[in-house]
Amino acid sequence: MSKKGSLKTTKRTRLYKQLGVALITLIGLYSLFHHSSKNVSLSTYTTIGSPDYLEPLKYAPSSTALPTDLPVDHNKYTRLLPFKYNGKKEKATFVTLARNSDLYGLINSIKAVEDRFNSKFQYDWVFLNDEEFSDEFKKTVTALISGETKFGLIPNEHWSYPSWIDKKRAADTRKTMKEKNIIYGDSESYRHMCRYESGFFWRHPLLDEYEYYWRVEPDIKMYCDIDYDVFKFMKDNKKKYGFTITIHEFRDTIETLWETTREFLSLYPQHIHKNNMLDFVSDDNGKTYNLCHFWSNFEIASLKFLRSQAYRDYFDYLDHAGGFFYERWGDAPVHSIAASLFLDRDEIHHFEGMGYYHGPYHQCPINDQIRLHNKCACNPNDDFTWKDYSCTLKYYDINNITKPDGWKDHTG
Ligand SMILES: Nc1nc2c(ncn2[C@@H]2O[C@H](COP(=O)(O)OP(=O)(O)OP(=O)(O)O)[C@@H](O)[C@H]2O)c(=O)[nH]1
Ligand SMILES: *[C@@H]1O[C@H](CO)[C@@H](O)[C@H](O)[C@H]1NC(C)=O
Ligand SMILES: [Mg+2]
Repeated sequence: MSKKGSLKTTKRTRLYKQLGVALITLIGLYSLFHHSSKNVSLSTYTTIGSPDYLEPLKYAPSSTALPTDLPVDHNKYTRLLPFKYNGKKEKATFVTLARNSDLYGLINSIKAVEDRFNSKFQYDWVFLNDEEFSDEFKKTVTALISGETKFGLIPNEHWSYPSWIDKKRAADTRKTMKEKNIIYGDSESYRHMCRYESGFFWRHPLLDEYEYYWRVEPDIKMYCDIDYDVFKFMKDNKKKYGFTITIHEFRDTIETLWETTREFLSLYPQHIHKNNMLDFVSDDNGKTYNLCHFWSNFEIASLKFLRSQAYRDYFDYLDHAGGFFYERWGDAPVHSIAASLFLDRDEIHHFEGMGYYHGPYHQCPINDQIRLHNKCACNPNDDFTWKDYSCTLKYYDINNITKPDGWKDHTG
């Protein structure tokens, strides 16, 4: 064999090698495309569910709303600011009533709400307090919030005894309630808080420019991603009151609330909505209160509802009856009874896809599709929704809403 012969063989081997590589590449590319178009199917997990689950498609921020140039933080280093949302927004705000001492429990709530929802839409946040907020409070929450922060002082008339209240009688009530070990029964500030949340927060001038609010309290958790604009959802679907958890009230705190409500209704029958949801709050067509209410530490609702003549008349009537001080009426039953009587039942919405916690109860979607799609970090066995002490089963039944599969396994 000559040198030439062996050279030819080497060239041919190289050619075969190159052909081999090309072939493998082609097979690789083919299988890649084949995979992405056929095997990786999204449909298994995108079946239509509740609005919470569906809305990401309809209400997601579109990519055109995002700027292409990322602004660099004005701080010294290179942390990037989040995307600025330039899409259309509703007139909506978060609202938190808090003391300065609530700050470090509150920041957990704020961070969760921002991470799971608000960093995508950047809604404002209004803080209200019966004392001036400290600089520490203001700078700390502002650093966490993607929207604008606003701080309001509550006028003294909204956080004190009205002229017609007998303070001695109020003090006696606190004493007996303490003896009976009723939760917050001896607290004066808790009563001002409940009265304020019932009748006044929505009258604060800082809320005037808004149409919807989302109430947030200290030490709550948001377990799931919320990838759609919940306020737009409220508006598009004509919802006025949205809730997560429902529960029964302690009877001792609201002994005469229902009889006072009945007196009010007989004086103002025009405020009762034709398609109301009386059957949520009463099991005997209005004779008695069944103690069911939306747990108002979470609320996404319309300010128009609270500003309505019906709600104003109702609050004034209750306030004059004195039960905020002579008993311990909570803002939760007050809001809930009002929503159930003055709204169209179709205006009330359960946010079943929002994982939520306020001690000691959890909402953790038991529906795997919803929970996994929304990246919920919670244990469905902790879910309170279908338990006896909750009223959500009643809400689903009276409104003929389909319950999630397996709800019966979560009642105990
Ligand atoms: N400014 C102010 N805010 C208050 C006062 N009392 C309660 N709050 C706020 O009102 C809301 C409800 O009070 P909470 O103490 O959480 O009442 P709760 O949810 O029934 O009870 P917890 O189980 O303690 O959470 C929270 O946002 C508190 O920060 C008060 O005296 N002044
Ligand atoms: C639910 O269904 C029952 C039975 O069909 C009906 O009588 C009732 O009016 C329905 N309620 C609502 C709120 O649609
Ligand atoms: Mg609370």
